[in-house]
Amino acid sequence: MAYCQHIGVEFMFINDLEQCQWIRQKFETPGVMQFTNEEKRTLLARLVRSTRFEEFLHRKWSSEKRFGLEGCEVLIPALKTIIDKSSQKGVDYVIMGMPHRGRLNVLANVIRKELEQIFCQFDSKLEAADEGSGDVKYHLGMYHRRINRVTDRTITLSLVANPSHLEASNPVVQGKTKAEQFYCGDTEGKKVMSILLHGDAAFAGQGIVYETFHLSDLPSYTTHGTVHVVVNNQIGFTTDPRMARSSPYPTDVARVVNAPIFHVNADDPEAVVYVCNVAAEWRSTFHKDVVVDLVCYRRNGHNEMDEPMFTQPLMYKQIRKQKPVLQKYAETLVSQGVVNQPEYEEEISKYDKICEEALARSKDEKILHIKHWLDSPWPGFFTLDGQPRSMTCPSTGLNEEDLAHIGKVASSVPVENFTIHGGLSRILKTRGELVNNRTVDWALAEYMAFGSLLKEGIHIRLSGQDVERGTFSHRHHVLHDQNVDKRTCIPMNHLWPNQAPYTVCNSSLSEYGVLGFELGFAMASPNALVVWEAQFGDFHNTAQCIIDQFICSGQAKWVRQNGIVLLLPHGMEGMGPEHSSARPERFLQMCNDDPDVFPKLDDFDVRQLYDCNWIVVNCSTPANFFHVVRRQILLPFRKPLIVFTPKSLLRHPEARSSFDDMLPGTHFQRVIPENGPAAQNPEGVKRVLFCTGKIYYELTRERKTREMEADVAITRVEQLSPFPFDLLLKEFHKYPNADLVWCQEEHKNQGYYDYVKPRLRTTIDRAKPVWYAGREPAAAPATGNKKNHLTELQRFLDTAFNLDSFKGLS
Ligand SMILES: Cc1ncc(C[n+]2csc(CCOP(=O)(O)OP(=O)(O)O)c2C)c(N)n1
Ligand SMILES: [Mg+2]
Repeated sequence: MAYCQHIGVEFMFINDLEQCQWIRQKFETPGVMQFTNEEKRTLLARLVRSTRFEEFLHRKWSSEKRFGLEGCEVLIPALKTIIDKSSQKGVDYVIMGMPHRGRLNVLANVIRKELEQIFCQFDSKLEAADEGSGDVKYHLGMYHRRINRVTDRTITLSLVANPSHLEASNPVVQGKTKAEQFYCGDTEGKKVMSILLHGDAAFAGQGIVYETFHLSDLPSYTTHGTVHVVVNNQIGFTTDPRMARSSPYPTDVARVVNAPIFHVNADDPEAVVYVCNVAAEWRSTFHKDVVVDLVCYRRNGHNEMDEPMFTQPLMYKQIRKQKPVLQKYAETLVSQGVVNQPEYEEEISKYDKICEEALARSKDEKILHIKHWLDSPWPGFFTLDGQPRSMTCPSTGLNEEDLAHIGKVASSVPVENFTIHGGLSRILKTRGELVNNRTVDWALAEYMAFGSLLKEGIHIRLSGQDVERGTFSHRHHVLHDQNVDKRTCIPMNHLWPNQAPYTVCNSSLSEYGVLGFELGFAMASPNALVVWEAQFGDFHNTAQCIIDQFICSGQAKWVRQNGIVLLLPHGMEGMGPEHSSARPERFLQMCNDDPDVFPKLDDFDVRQLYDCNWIVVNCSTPANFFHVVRRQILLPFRKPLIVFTPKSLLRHPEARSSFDDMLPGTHFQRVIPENGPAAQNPEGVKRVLFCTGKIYYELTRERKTREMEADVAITRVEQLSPFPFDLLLKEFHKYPNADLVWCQEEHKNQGYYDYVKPRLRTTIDRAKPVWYAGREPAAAPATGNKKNHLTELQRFLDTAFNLDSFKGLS
């Protein structure tokens, strides 16, 4: 059949008969691919825009990189078709992610960003109006609400900003899509959908593509089907239409991604539009992923500065002979009498004029506003000019009644006839006893923080591997009936009559994909606490791209804030190299606070948070953890929060907090000063040990054994970054006769030392040395041998408490 000449479909692995029949019917029924003359003219007009946009940019800025679409101009009509069809089926919000190729064209002709705003980006003389580094023009995001002319319905389009790292934005787009669906009650994906674009090489090669596809069947992660479009210029130029039928990928991608792939020759615009209509219909019918593979060629080099003839001379000789698709299609329509030559030329000059006029207007712009390129605006959260509504943070404390109420729910089963496991009954009983004693452990503190925010209307989403139970079996946010299969109960959702929902979800075994997804989820609203927990902190490094490219630098590049929380279990407990370190040194190395400058201290604590790129904490008490989680939402702006969380401290009898430390008026303590005998007589103190996290408990035990409680003060730095210069200065002044030691359990080239030392020295104006007590430098984060672990620990505790350790050194 003629229409099949340029279309190939891979779907035989699908074992649902209805779906197979549906596809067959779409592609095997003779005569289905009929276009009216009006549809053909619309298609031609869209091709004109797509083609002439690239030509315009090329004429005006011939030596600028723009990653043009030449050879795959049909991408624009393809996307517009998917959007038109989806809009017709009821979708009113489309979230897109895409790489470099054709991005400016998509912004101009699909999202309809004002052309002058795009052209401005080519003017290097314009000054940036916004803070931060900004980003190159083909990475910026966009948000636009408009009327879809074909359906006459309102549609919102958002293109998510992305780094160069190909495919990294896939899970981010999915997370944002899921959040938008969640907040508008779109439980089946009927109103909000995502479209992901890919290059062929990145689609085949990047594992994140597959991690993201595999989220699509998990209930708390599915976006109910995504339309994927591949700009496939891998096979190069071919005149053989059969090439369009064979999979261009090295493996059987269709089977791996569990989605049908429609291959279509991009030189046949009508076939492309037909396939895109089918893809959008498939998505709205089955709510499953589908891939449209636009088999095309690339007329220029990788970018406009590249010479493709260097490496592919013969192919490019062929390509140079190839007529552009617009010209071919126009000739076809003229020969069919659908348009005549003057009409076609008129269409071209009309669009060229639009471009010229926009360029003239763009010259009036004096300043470049990256804020115009925001993919996720948060209306109402900031003032009209984008500033926080205040520079203060209210007390993060909570009243006794609410603490007791949350504690009660956390230690009970709030539904009838529900049998929990005997071991869990004991855990809940112990929780109940803690609550009766007005005390919390770690799990309870987390419960209180979450539960109280839910009362205030803040949606909470906790995601990661085994988070429902907790890797260390301490959390148990989802109870399982021991007698009824799959019957569960989430007590956190039974706290208050009109509370916000609590989502707790075990993720797939992925870090890169899932962290990206949660980051995307957190982009959608400032009034949600989105938390990703690593199984063990060290596993975050497989998601390093999301951390480096989005979390650490996202605000600087794309002016958007994000309040995601990372919980990273961390601590040297003799468990071996891979379950010990969340790599604090890496997070600290990427903090933007200056180690050499003592900052101004006016409204310091909140201002400092506003200026930082992320907050890094290691809490030593449950109460402090409770406060920092609540502060995350009570702050008038959003910053990512990195928390090194405990393992053994979850059950440590001393790692408990009283309700008194959580009541109204209390707050997060950036530094917890010594409050024992040493603080009573500070002049007699010979050493101040500065530390963070769990080592505090080992230090206090050792100090007690050695009866040195009056000689050595222990100061806990709970907020590592931004660095608490002000509070540490006070500590320094308090102990005038003490030497200063940074003590950590991590190896010297790891942990906090390299970050803390210069900042402590700046704090004290370099008046004294800052000594080190901790493990030696090492390649691996921890020993695999428990005995060595304990020997190392004792060795550095000896250094920490031997008052002569640093004598004679300078
Ligand atoms: C993760 C990652 N690795 C390497 C690169 C460098 N890079 C930029 S474009 C590109 C080629 C992409 O090919 P393809 O996905 O087919 O897209 P095309 O440029 O052909 O449209 C590469 C390797 C990158 N941006 N991201
Ligand atoms: Mg390619």
